[in-house]
Amino acid sequence: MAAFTFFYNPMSRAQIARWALHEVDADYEPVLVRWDAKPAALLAANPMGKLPTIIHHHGGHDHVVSEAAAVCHYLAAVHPQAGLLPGEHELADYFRWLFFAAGPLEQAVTNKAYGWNPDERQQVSVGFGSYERTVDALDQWFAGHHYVCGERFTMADVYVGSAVDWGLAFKTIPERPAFAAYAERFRAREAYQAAKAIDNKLIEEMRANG
Ligand SMILES: N[C@@H](CCC(=O)N[C@@H](CS)C(=O)NCC(=O)O)C(=O)O
Repeated sequence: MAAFTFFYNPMSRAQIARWALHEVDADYEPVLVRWDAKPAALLAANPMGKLPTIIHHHGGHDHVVSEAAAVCHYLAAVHPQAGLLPGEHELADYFRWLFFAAGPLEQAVTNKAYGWNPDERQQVSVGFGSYERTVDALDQWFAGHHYVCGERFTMADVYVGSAVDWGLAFKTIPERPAFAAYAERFRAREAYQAAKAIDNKLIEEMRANG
């Protein structure tokens, strides 16, 4: 049995987890999930049936991890040899931007896409403040840093990078020089290219088969 069961659909946030799995060279068994026929094993592991969900078969235990950001960090933590965990002086940036992307950034982008923008009074209590403030904060960071932790790629870049990658592809974040330069850096990674090649091929096949 592979060390990880990976529930995925190529047209989903599971792409983030696949990239992370490849970054750590994990031994995984992919299980394709169709939205209208979710496997019982997925629903047993994650009642929401959300993707990505992974199960780590380890030491006689089945550890379930859902939430793409948690999946990324978990994979880095159980594969320390991959060198994608933050060092002592990278820890602050790592967690700051990982949680920023999973919380405020995701909310800002989805709320805007579905047509809700908080007014000035609401912005005080809404976690992302406003779409513009959120995007500007991220832009400012990457205008001065190559990666989340400065000069070195860490697992946080798989998650934050995916947010930028998808945002640029779906035009849900604006094209800015700092985002384009960051995307160019992470898209050059071998693991990114290997993971995307698999998902893109699967998407093509699914489209061809209706
Ligand atoms: N908060 C979750 C969101 C995951 C999520 O919404 N995944 C979507 C695909 S991108 C999904 O599984 N949708 C299927 C459903 O809700 O039934 C994460 O960050 O991983």
